[in-house]
Amino acid sequence: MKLYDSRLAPNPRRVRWFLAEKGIDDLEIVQVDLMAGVHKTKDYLAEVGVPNVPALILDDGTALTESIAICRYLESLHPEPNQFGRDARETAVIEMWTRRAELMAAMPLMQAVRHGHPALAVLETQVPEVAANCRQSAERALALFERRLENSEWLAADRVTMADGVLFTGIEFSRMVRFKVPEEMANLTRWLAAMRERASATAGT
Ligand SMILES: N[C@@H](CCC(=O)N[C@@H](CS)C(=O)NCC(=O)O)C(=O)O
Repeated sequence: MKLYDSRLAPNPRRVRWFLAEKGIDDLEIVQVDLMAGVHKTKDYLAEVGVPNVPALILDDGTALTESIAICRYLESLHPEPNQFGRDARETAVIEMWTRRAELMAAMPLMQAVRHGHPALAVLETQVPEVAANCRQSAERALALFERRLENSEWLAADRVTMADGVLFTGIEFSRMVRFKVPEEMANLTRWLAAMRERASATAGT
């Protein structure tokens, strides 16, 4: 198996975070230079199908190009430590928080960086209003995570799961545009500090 990765990009970081949490270290990792447009070359598109990273190429040539699909596949090969749930209820709750983390926080924060940081102009026709709107939408969404973390150490279960990884890597990427969890959000602040303490926090950074 081969993983197409890119050091600075947030979705590949999600996978690297997961690999570190799982202790998976037997993948061939190939760096893709997004700024040089390697992901848009004929060869990359022929193998992967879309101009995106991350991509996991299975031994039969199947290309998995969604970060969470990649992690789910790897979890089926390496069940422990469990990240996606041990029974129907837990799996559904983790899925719910993973989707909330992705759609309500990570995605808008990524768009805020993409449309707001000069270095990303090579990949995006930047619209400042999109950056501002996405930032506001992520700021509003933080309240939901803050409330959840009032009664729970981690976002979705009694241990770190994919949901924490998605929220964490999204927030960390947004530091590029100086986004910060407000200090008065004590639960999120405590959770973020705990996430930063983990070895996975710096995986491949
Ligand atoms: N939903 C996909 C998103 C993949 C994605 O957007 N990757 C970005 C890097 S974070 C990319 O490849 N961008 C290339 C470009 O914008 O040209 C996933 O979770 O893997």
